[in-house]
Amino acid sequence: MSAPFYITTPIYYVNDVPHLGHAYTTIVADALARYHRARGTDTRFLTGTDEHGQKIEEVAQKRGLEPKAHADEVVERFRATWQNLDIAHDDFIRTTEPRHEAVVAEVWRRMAAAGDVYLGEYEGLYCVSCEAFYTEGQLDAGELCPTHKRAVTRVKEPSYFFRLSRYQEPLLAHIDANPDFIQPESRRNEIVAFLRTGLRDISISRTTFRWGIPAPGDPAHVIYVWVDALTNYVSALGGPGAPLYERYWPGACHLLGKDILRFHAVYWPAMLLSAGLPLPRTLFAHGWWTLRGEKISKSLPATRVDPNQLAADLGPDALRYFLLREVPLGVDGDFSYESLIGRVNSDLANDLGNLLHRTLAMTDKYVGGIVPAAAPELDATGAHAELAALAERVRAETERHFDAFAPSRALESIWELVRAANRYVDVAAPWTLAKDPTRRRELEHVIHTFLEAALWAALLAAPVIPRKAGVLLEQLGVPELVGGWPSRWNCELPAGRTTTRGAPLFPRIDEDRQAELLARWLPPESGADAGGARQTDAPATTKPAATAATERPTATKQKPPAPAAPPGMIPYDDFARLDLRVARVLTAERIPGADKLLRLALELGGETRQVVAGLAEAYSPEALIGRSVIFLANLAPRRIRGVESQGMILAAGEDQVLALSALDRDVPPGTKVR
Ligand code: ME8
Repeated sequence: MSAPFYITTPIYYVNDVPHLGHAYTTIVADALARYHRARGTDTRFLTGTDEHGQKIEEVAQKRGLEPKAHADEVVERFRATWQNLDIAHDDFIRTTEPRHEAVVAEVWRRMAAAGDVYLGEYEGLYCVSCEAFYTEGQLDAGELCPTHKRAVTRVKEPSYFFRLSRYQEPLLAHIDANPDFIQPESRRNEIVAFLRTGLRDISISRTTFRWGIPAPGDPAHVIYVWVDALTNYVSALGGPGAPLYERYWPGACHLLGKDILRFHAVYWPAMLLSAGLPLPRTLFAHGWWTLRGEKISKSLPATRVDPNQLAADLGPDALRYFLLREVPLGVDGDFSYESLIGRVNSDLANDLGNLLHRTLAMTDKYVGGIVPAAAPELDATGAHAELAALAERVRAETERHFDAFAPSRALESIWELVRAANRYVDVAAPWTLAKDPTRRRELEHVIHTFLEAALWAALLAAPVIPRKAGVLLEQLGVPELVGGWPSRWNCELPAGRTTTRGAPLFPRIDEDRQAELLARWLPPESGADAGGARQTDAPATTKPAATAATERPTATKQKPPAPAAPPGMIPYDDFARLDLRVARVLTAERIPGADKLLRLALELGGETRQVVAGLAEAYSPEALIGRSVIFLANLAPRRIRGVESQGMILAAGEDQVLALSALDRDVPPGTKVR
């Protein structure tokens, strides 16, 4: 059996109710946990809520509540959402629980005992929404936070500091020795580039508000909310030395969005090293879901997509499948309701639904609804052999992809089997075999085989679509196989079981239903293109869906006509989709074996991007470091010579680069270009 697997999500702030972004991370973690459990791995899955800090205190004050009372209310929205999405976590931690607070104090004491905590005074810029400190150079014009586009506050107060600067070399050495520690590779490069620029000590306590864990020995200070929050991964296991900690911490894998990678890949490992504790095995930073190019977030209500509503209307499996299949983990994806409906209809209703529907109907018709025995000698011949080989290959690939945090590729493989099984039914043509009594054994083998294929598809896809996979297994007469994993072809489904036909697994969403759903999901003022999001005012309860549906005309009727552009021209809206920004070159190096290419790390205002650019003939790497360039930030990533390129630098010249784009005065990285 493989080593234990401990998967965590970020603990989410209770300043607002869960949205699609939170649902995404939690569904991915749930699918990975279910996959590892199905393979027999000792697995633990943790999620929870981040309840301290200035941001929560301010939100609670606005609502006229004590912070804890506010958190108690919002945490229920998270729990309910996870229930609606079939999230099977083993533990849910809240940072206001005594079991957590005790371990935070212990980690603080350990860091202090290592000589890494000292008292000073902090003066600088703070974004309450990020709960993070900024330097002036990192801010957008007008001293705005680059993430939230809100004014930062200047704070000056006594503060304890953590000697982060001590850990630059140990962190670089750890990353170098453990190439899988930070994934995907592009994010690792980003962190390495950041570490190489040097680390400054960080402020780890605040004195100007009270909502937090008191610093041991100096209760006038509350512990910085990120030091508090990051410790949840260990406190939920009972802290250093506890039995759960001993069992699971070596297999720790933190799944998170790229927005908070620096906290996880720099602060957290440095804290652990200081506290004399081992580092987690893996950090995986996934990309962002956007809506019309804007990050889905609490601070932009127009981007809200309510996962509860989608799960209520389509079933949780449809949403889970879409989110995991549509975009590779690690890459950004633009959400649209049309793509969601498209996936449900093509992959779930057509491919999988059809397979089950046809196989059960034919089992009824030709063998009286009883699973027949397979004829193993036939598995070595013709279409049977092809399907057998494909199923074994798909199983191995699915394992490889899930193991490598690539659920979209796992699903792609599984659907190869689903489609092949549908083709097999056509080629093996049981309706012809049934006419010839001498071919009875072959007929039974064919029926066994396509039922087996449906069973394999259900088991392999169950981590992503657990509810419908359960229904499928029940209809095949093998409910006891829920949570299992296939191993040998045509040996999983026992002969003699009774199959049962039921309602379609994933009903097709026809045009009328589509219009009805879009009208329900889209806010009335959205202009109603299918990329629009329903707005939910937190934390008040959402409007009943039926009322919303009857109040508004259908989405298709609301759509305003797009202004036409003359031939050869593009409308302004097309230009507006380009996310052009100022980027500063942090590092530049040649790519071995590629004469024209350089690999660059670019600072983009709180975020680093890796880019492969054809600049090597025009510029030496050294000449580029520190320059500001114009950068296309929302170009889909692609691999160039095996290196992921996450955007494009603008330069003059067609086949050859003649000159790099530049700005005639200094502006902070991340500033928009129009
Ligand atoms: O940062 N696309 O909490 P948070 C994909 N409390 N994922 C998204 C997303 C989007 N548009 N928006 C949010 C915090 N997420 C801290 C974490 S952990 C010790 C403390 C997901 O409520 C993604 O996982 O702001 C992101 O990292 C997380 O929600 C941020 O949640």
